[in-house]
Amino acid sequence: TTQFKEILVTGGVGFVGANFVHYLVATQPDVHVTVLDKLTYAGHRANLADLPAARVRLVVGDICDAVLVDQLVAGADAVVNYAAESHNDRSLLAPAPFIKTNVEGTYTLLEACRKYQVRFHQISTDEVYGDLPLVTAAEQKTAPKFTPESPYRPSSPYAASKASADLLVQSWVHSFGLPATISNCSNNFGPYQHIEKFIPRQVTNILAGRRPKLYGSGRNVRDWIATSDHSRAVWTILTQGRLGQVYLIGANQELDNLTVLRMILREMGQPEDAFDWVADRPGHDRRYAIDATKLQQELGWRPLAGDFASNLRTTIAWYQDHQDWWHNQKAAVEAAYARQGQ
Ligand code: NAD
Ligand code: TDX
Repeated sequence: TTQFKEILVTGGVGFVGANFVHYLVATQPDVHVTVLDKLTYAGHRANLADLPAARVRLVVGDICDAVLVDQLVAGADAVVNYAAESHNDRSLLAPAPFIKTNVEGTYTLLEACRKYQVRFHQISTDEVYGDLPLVTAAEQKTAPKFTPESPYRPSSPYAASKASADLLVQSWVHSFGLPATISNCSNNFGPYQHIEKFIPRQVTNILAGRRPKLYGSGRNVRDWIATSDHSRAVWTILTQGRLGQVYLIGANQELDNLTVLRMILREMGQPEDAFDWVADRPGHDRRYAIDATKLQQELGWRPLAGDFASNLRTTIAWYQDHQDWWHNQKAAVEAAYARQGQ
């Protein structure tokens, strides 16, 4: 049993949010979820289709809509905010919706939670800390990583909008005593991830008979975590975290993009060089790496999903088995990338 029976999950139709809603339904029998989601290009209604209506209600709407947010927060014991514009490449082409949703939307949720003194959890990203210098694979274990004390140094409009939102949350804690926490997680992968993102893009390229596309040198490093491990970490922080605290979530799985792409190619029976080198992302962050010691030591969380290779295999299989989920979008997503030389 839990102190939170009515949970408002904003952005719960999107990739990470939908995985969290599935996690709640599977593991928390007394929790009822209301999802508030605008159903942007990133929100596939189908992501929640197989969940029981008695446990999950979808409200289609905008987190910037103060009247609607007030009404939903009034009936909630806790709010977990996943709603965001989430793609760096889009933020470089059209930053406006990032500022609107990620900054003003978070502000709107904070004001409602302040009014009703509702427990708030902000889902954030390691990208608020900027990037780290590249190191060799052997050096990764001992090289510096992001910690809760790392300075905010966002690189992209997306990262800056998430950093701004984090700072708003911290100030609502400090000035108004809002019962809130923040988690900054590394790169997620798993089912329901939009095919504009790295792993699903390459997997669906191969399935669709297109060549995978690698940005720049392919040496940029991401710290991968199975989205199921992220969901359990968020629940742990929501129910056991100290109010006002920031927790970093990561599974110590740093890999460069070339290595990940070669693993995908091998797993899908393709030659190692069956991909295209394409234009780099402007301002492309070099390395992300999370030190999750605080979460592990304070709250006893640890990753349980298994190693990267086995979860990559499961993820590839999910896209193979769910071609209807992504097929209609594929041509348009690739056409938009092609216009950028990517
Ligand atoms: P996503 O783009 O797949 O999903 C975002 C969801 O938010 C969509 O369903 C969309 O319809 C909804 N949404 C967008 N604007 C909205 C608005 N104004 N009002 C209501 N709903 C709106 O993104 P994701 O990858 O699932 O990321 C979700 C959250 O997790 C983001 O806050 C992101 O910063 C954070 N995060 C993601 C990762 C990752 O690797 N994907 C890692 C760390 C943190
Ligand atoms: O086609 C591609 N080729 C490529 O080489 C794409 C789409 C990406 N890349 C590279 C860029 C990055 O180094 O792969 C890496 C991962 O790219 P994305 O999937 O766009 O993720 P990233 O920019 O790292 O951000 C992700 O993790 C942090 C999420 O999209 C964010 O929402 C989250 O905050």
